[in-house]
This record gives sequence, structure tokens and C-alpha cells, in this order.
Amino acid sequence: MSQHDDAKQALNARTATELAPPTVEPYQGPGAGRGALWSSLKELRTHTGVLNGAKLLARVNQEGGFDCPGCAWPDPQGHRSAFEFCENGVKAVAAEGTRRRIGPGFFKEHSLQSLSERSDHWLELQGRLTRPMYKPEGASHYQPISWGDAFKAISERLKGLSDPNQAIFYTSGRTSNEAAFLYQLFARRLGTNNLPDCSNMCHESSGRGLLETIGTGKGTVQLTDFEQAECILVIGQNPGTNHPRMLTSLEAAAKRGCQIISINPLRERGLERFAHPQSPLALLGRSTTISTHYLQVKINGDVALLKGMMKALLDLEEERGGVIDWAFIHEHTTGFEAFKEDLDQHDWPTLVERSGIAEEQVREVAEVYARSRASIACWAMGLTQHVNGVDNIQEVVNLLLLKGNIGRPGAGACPVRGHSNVQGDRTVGIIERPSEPFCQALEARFGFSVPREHGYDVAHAIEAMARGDAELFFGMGGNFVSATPDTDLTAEALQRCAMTVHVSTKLNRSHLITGREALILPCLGRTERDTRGTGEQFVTVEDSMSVVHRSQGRKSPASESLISEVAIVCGLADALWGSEELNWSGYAEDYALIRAEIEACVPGFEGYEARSERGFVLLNGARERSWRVEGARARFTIHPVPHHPLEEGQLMMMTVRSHDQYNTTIYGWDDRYRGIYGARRVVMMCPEDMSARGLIEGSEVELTSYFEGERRSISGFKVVPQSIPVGCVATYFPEANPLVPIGLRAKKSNTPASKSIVVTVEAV
Ligand SMILES: Nc1nc2c(c(=O)[nH]1)N[C@H]1C(S)=C(S)[C@@H](COP(=O)(O)OP(=O)(O)OC[C@H]3O[C@@H](n4cnc5c(=O)[nH]c(N)nc54)[C@H](O)[C@@H]3O)O[C@H]1N2
Ligand SMILES: Nc1nc2c(c(=O)[nH]1)N[C@H]1C(S)=C(S)[C@@H](COP(=O)(O)OP(=O)(O)OC[C@H]3O[C@@H](n4cnc5c(=O)[nH]c(N)nc54)[C@H](O)[C@@H]3O)O[C@H]1N2
Ligand SMILES: [Mo]
Repeated sequence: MSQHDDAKQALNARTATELAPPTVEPYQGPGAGRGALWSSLKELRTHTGVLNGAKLLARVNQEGGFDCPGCAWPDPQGHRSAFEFCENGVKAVAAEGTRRRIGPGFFKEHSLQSLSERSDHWLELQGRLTRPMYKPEGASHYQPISWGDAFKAISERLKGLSDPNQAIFYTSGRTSNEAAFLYQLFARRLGTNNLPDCSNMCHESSGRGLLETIGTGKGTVQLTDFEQAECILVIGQNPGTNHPRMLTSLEAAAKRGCQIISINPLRERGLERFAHPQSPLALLGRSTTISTHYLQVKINGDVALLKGMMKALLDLEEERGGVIDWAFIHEHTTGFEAFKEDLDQHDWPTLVERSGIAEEQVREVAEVYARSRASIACWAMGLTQHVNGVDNIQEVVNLLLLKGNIGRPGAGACPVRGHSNVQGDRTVGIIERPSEPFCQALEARFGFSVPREHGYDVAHAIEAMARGDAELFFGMGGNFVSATPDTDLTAEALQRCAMTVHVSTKLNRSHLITGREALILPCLGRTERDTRGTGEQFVTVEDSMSVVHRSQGRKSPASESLISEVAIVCGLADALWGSEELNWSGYAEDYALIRAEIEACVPGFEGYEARSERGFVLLNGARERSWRVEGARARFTIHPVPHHPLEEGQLMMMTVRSHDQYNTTIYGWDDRYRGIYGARRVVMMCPEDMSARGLIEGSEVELTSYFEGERRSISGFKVVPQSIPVGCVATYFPEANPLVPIGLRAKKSNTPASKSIVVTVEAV
């Protein structure tokens, strides 16, 4: 078998459990509720023990405690309850705090080949990585290596590069501000801007879309705005699974009569009803209706729908006036006339056909939005991961601008971020296109010349490796091979590297699909004590609403050999450059020194050390109605309505998360709210599309994707019925990633369009 075939087999690895047919039992309960409580207890019992788990959870998202490694939803400032976590936060904490360890004998016993045949869930269940491991060229097994030798091996590789751009430094979004700042400093000192990050696959479209229109790439709301909004739109987001603490805010809003409009192809349970798992009433089965309106839009039908809403809004203005905020439009925006002219060109039949939503329904939600004096629009991957991802965001901005819903209480744009520090990593310099002021700040502070040439983002990094233009891939967290599109191509690309290195807490597939040489560098997690020269250290993170605050773990580390991400970067820099002009060894012993450097280089961090104790908000121009766009006004923008002419038998597929996973980390086989149990290689279809193909629940099918004459296929999938529009299907990420074409990417943001893939589903 060739290395390529090995990789293919590895990527399709499934265990017997996974091959068992799925069971489908429609879920009757609300989002969260009793089910969430049971599921949390089960998770704790398996991993940490209930008592230890409870101790750990008492520190989640508390002042003096650690930031939940789950999602980036903010914590209430000043009035936190004793339990600022959710079921899926419990899973993330339990996964890190697990008692299970990958001991010294593990890699001796298991070859890379045998590990490759295991499922992602099995890999995750092996527990925490405990010591650095090295795979020499040609070897079949990883073997132990000392930290010193590991750093030496990597620095030798880096010294041997003919061009620093042959190295790629990927970041996942759990990395702290301190580690991320040093990591980008390391890459730029080496001479490259090759700093792709998970954000390239995530909210890049939001950043781009917002920056061009309102002059900031971040959201404009604070948690307190949710207490004042009269209407909240939740578009392309599944908070019941991915941001469960957001449901607490939505529940409170719903209870005081706020209108909640959900726009989603699937009927997501958490968006329908919610029962707070920590409320005694929830145990009695009481729950709150969340969405007052639910539009099951077609996949990528959002531009058509939003345009319809805005047309209806302008009609209402004509009918009765008082709907559009003219004062705001005149004082704060440009482009309204052209925008309106374009809107007039779109006819209802086309908008209805492309969105899948009837005109009356669109007019009904437009009326709700028209009446609301303060509205928030929230969104996540359902809007960003399309070829027109940036357009989607900008249409949301148009909708907000029409009623002046940016920069006043209870209103604004709310891109809900994924990883707990993905936003902070960007703030401190993890980006392949650094701004000129940032480059100059680094130069003034550190005295080396910072490269200006743009580096690779994720998609460009894959293409560069596939061409043989990269020698070293370094992953600061994450699971590159499974998270990225076009899995087979990415696997081949990584295998062309001379060396792949992963800083990780848990074993994952990226450790098994390697360059000729490979290293696994195990690191401390969020929950663990980090003791350095000047004593116990803390780190800082930034949440989805631009609040920067500290995070400090207190748990004993999973192994004595573990060091922090900060210490890893510093150790490597020391091995490469020795004690030259930068104070790497100093940073490693005292993280306050790193915060001082961030304060010197990044605006908004004045008084960082003292202010991080209680947390502080980073300034955001748009929130203050100061538009940092050319002309100093927010911009209305015009975009075409996406059209997907499908051929006979073709369907539009989105890849989504189940309730039992954190991105590529698979906690279990169930997706409770969607009523799917015991399997992940499933395709969710509506009954009409099933019967048109002669398929029944459990039928085995092959999926093929189509893109510019290219075809990609995966097999061993089972059909499960689900409430989803005709012509649309859903599969789980990462199992379906081999179908995502590398060339299918969003304009401007270059984000893989993993929510709009043209496929066929055929019985085998
Ligand atoms: N427990 C848990 N929490 C997580 C994660 C996790 O894996 N597990 N991942 C974290 C990360 S990194 C991120 S980015 C976030 C992701 O959070 P989400 O964006 O909520 O995650 P997805 O499952 O990708 O879901 C996208 C939602 O968009 C809908 N959707 C898909 N296509 C369209 C479309 O064309 N239009 C509309 N209107 N809707 C669409 C889907 O039906 C689904 O409900 O969650 C974060 N939090
Ligand atoms: N088809 C499809 N593809 C997608 C998506 C999709 O919706 N559909 N979503 C995309 C999105 S939004 C994102 S954000 C990416 C996610 O891509 P990544 O961020 O690359 O993937 P994760 O699965 O979050 O990474 C998990 C690994 O991180 C390591 N880890 C966990 N905690 C820590 C830590 O504290 N430090 C270190 N160093 N390592 C740690 C563990 O070893 C774990 O195995 O995937 C993207 N890919
Ligand atoms: Mo993400």
C-alpha cells in the first residue's frame, strides 16, 4: 500500500460502533433541561470523577478561575452566578481534565499505521498526551524525546530552510494572548507572515464584511444589550449546541417579550424551546419558547431572504413612515440611494424561489423588525462558510443600518465566535496580512525588520504544501488535517513536508498524517497550574464581545513533563537564536513581561496588567458610531442574489456540528437535539428527497460532490430523516470534509465554503 493509500484508509477510519446503523428518535424535550444535566454528569463520571469534576467546574469562568475552553460567549461582568458553564462546557472541561493518560508504553505498542485505523472518538478517549514524542524519517512508531532535543530538531530544520516562507505556523483558537503574541513574534523574527489560523475557516468572512462596511472587524454589542433588545435575529447559528450559555440570554429576552427570529434550514431544538439546566423548574420539565418566528430558509438562501425583508421594510416605510431611521442614514451612512435602486430591481418571485420562504412570511418578520426599537443580529457559520460569505454579512449590516441599529443600546452586530480565544489571537497579531501600524510597532519595540509580504492563510497553506513549497508545518493547537477542506489533498500536502510539529493536549489525526519527520509537543491546558520562575502564572483571553480578562488554572498538570505554550515558543526560540537581543528566556519565566510587550504594540491595552484582573473592553469605533472606513461613514453595499442551478438529482449540502463534538474532537456518537443516536456518518434529508431516491431511514448511501468538473466521493453513510427544506441535506464535520473542494472558497475572505457543497446522494 502506498503512503497515499495509507492516508486515505486512515482518514476513513471507522470503528465497529460507528458502522452500526444510527437510531432516530425525535427529541421531545427542550434545549438543555434535564437531558443536559444527565449528559454532564455522565461526562464527569467517565473522565474526572464527579467530585473532582465539580471542583473543577466551580472555577469555570469565575474571577480568579479559568476561562471555559469551550466557546467564546462572554461571561456576565460583575454579577456572575456560581455556575457559568453549560453542558458542552462541561464536556470540554472534562475532556481536558480527564484522568486518562497516554502513558510511556502507548506509542511503543501502537504504530502510526494501527493508530490510523482508529476512529477520532477512540483517539480522543486515550486521554492526555504526557511527553514529547518524535517520529524519525521512515519510522513506524513515535518514540520519546527530551524537550531539549525536540527544540534542537526543529531549530535544525528551520536553520536549513532556504527561505523562511517554507515554514508555516498554524494557530487554533484556544491559544492565550500571551502565547499567541510570542508565536507571531517568533514567525516574524524568522522572516515570514505564514500565520494561517482557524479563523480563516471560521469568522474571516465576518471580519472582512464588517471591516469594509462599519470599519471594525468585530461585533458591536455587549452582553447587556441583550437585556434591552426588542428583537434578536439568530441567523445560521445553532446556539443550543455550540453556544449554550447564549440560550440563557435568549431565554431572559424571550421572557420579557423580546421577539426572536431564527433563520436556519434545520429546525434546531435549542432555538425552539429552552430549559435552564441549573434551574429547579427545568427539572420539573418547564421550558421557555425561544423563537417567536422560525424561517427554514434554503441553504445559502439568506441574501434572498434579507433582501426580501429590506424590500418589505421600505414598503412599510412608504405606507406608514417611521420605519426607516432617516436621521441615522443621513448623518452616518453612504450608498443608500444606489442600495435602494438595486433593491427595487429584485422581484419577489425570484427572492421567494431562492430563499424558499413565502412572501407573506418574509413580510411578517419584516413587520416585527420594523416595530422593534432596538435589534441585534447574531450569526455564525451558517452565514460565513459560503462563496458569498462576505456578502451575507454585509446584507445583515444593510438591514441593521436601515434602522440605525448599530451603536446604540440594545442593538448591534453580533458575530458569535467559536474558539474561546480566536478573537484575542487576531488582536495580538495572528494574521497572515499584518497591518502597517502593527509591523511598525513591532519594529520599534524589537528592532528587527518585519516582513510585509502577505503570508499563507489556511487554503493557501494547503496549496503551498501540496506544491512542495513548504518544508515545515507547525500547529499551535488544532487538528489541521481534519478541520480543513479536501481531506485527501490536505493529507497529501502535509505528507510532502519534511517535518510536521503539533503542540497539543490530546491525540488527534494530525499526529498520524505526518511529514517525513514528526513531533508531538504536549502542553498544559487552560485548567492547569502553570508555575514558572516568578511563580504561578496567569494568561489572558478575549471573548466574542471584546472583553479581555485573565484565566488561571489551578489543577495539577496532567504530567510533570508538560510545559505551557509560552514556554514551548520560548524554548524553541532559545534553541534557534540563543540569548540574542530578544528576552525569550525572560518571557518564559514571567508572563507579565509579555503583557508589557503587547501593551506597547497593540492599541487599547493601556494598563493591561492591572486591568486584566477585572477584565476590560477593547475600544470599538462602530460601537461609538465612529466609522473607520473611507469617508468616515458606514456603507450600504450591493450584492447579487446567489444562484445555484443544480442539475437533476443534485442537492445542496451543509456540514454541521453534532451535540457531541467540539470541532474535530468527538465526545460521543449522539446528536440529542436532532434525535440522531449512535452514528456520525449520516446524511440528514427531508422525507420528500428520500422517497424521490427510493431511500428509507438507515439506507446506505454514497455521497459525491461536484465542483468545476471535479468529483469527490465518500461512502458508508446512512440516511436519517430530518426537517430540512427540499433540495438541502446536512452531514457532520469533519466526516464529510473529503467532499469539500479546496477551490470552493469565499470571495475576499478565502474561507472554505463548507456550507454549500453540491452533492448527489446515491444508494449503494
Ligand atoms: N459544543 C461545541 N461548541 C462549539 C463548537 C463545537 O464544535 N462544539 N465549535 C466552536 C466553533 S470553532 C464555532 S465556529 C462555533 C460554530 O457554531 P455554529 O455556527 O452554530 O456551528 P455549525 O454546526 O457549523 O452550525 C451552523 C448552523 O448554521 C445552519 N446553517 C448552515 N447553512 C446555513 C445557511 O446557508 N443559512 C442559514 N441561515 N443557516 C445555515 C446550520 O443548520 C446550523 O444550525 O461553535 C463553537 N462552539
Ligand atoms: N466542513 C467543515 N469544516 C470546518 C468547519 C465546518 O463547519 N465544516 N468549521 C471550521 C471552523 S469554524 C474551525 S474554528 C476549524 C477548527 O479547527 P481546529 O481549531 O484546527 O480544530 P479543533 O478540533 O478545535 O482542534 C482540536 C485539537 O486541539 C488540541 N487542543 C485542545 N486544547 C488545546 C490547548 O489548550 N492547547 C493546544 N496547544 N492544543 C489544544 C487538541 O489536541 C485537539 O485535538 O474547523 C473548520 N472546519
Ligand atoms: Mo470556528
